[in-house]
Amino acid sequence: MTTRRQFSLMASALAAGLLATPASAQTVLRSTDIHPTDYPTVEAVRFMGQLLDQRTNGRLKINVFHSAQLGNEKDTIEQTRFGVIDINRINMAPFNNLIPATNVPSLPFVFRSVAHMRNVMDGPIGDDILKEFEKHDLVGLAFYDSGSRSFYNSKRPITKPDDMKGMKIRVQQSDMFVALVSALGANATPMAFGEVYSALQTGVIDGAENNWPSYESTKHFEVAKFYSQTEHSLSPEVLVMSKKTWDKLSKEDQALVKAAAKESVAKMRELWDAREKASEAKVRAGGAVINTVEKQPFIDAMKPVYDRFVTDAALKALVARIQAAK
Ligand code: BDP
Repeated sequence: MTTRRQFSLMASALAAGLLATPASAQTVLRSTDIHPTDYPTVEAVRFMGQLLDQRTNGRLKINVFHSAQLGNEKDTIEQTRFGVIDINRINMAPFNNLIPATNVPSLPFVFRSVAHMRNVMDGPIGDDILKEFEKHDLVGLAFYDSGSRSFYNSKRPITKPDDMKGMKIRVQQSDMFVALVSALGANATPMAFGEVYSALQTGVIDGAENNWPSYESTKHFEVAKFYSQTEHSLSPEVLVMSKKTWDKLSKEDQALVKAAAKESVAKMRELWDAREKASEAKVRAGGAVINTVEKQPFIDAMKPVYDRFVTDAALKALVARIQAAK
């Protein structure tokens, strides 16, 4: 005979058991981003996590570590390859030295416009570049926008390449970006993103290059007020997963992850377009001195960069396909 007390004990054990099953089978993916919590890339990966959470009844979630809590981009690449970090939202540039094809969308002036870049990265060319990550223990999930990168510095407005002669310019940890800046006659200093503010402030460097939201969120405009719209690179952001983590997921979950990543792109772009405008307004109000430039002399100076980084037939074909795309 089962007493009422025994029955209630059994019932609660059963309930605990039922609750324990989904909880113990729950997977929380660790995702990294160097940007602050309200940055469009961070919000977009959170959105991707919400989609996964809803579609799996809480079995698959993403925990987004923002503000470089898990380290600078260069270091997080290694951790993602080892499976210590599951998802990485990162720029293409820190991959340039490791994966030759990633140089192509980072190349100076390779895209004619944001629309051209979006069209290319969303289509078969983008997919081919995403596939390249698999040779390096990573799975490419999707590309995010990064606007256009322009030079800014603490000395003077840049209107022509000559104005950059002798300037010390911080670049991402990419040989291609070093070559890009050197081709303009400046001295390139590769450095982690988080070190740039104090390097500008103390005069270790004279300038750097980035899009409006990063120029604003880092407050670099306070210490390097001349922003010259060279718009020399549209180097996209990329969302990658550790191959180690990917291989542990079922085929169904892999498909869910891939779909949620792709769906987060539209969300990211919506946030991005608004943030770009807001950031530009904020730096203007904050005293940034902004000028446009005639781009042709900058484009002309980039030949050595293409000669050095677009070497084999595969990379040449990739560039040609981008140029031919709408
Ligand atoms: C930002 C990118 C970020 C890069 C950073 C940089 O979103 O991923 O690390 O530039 O310049 O625009 O290091």
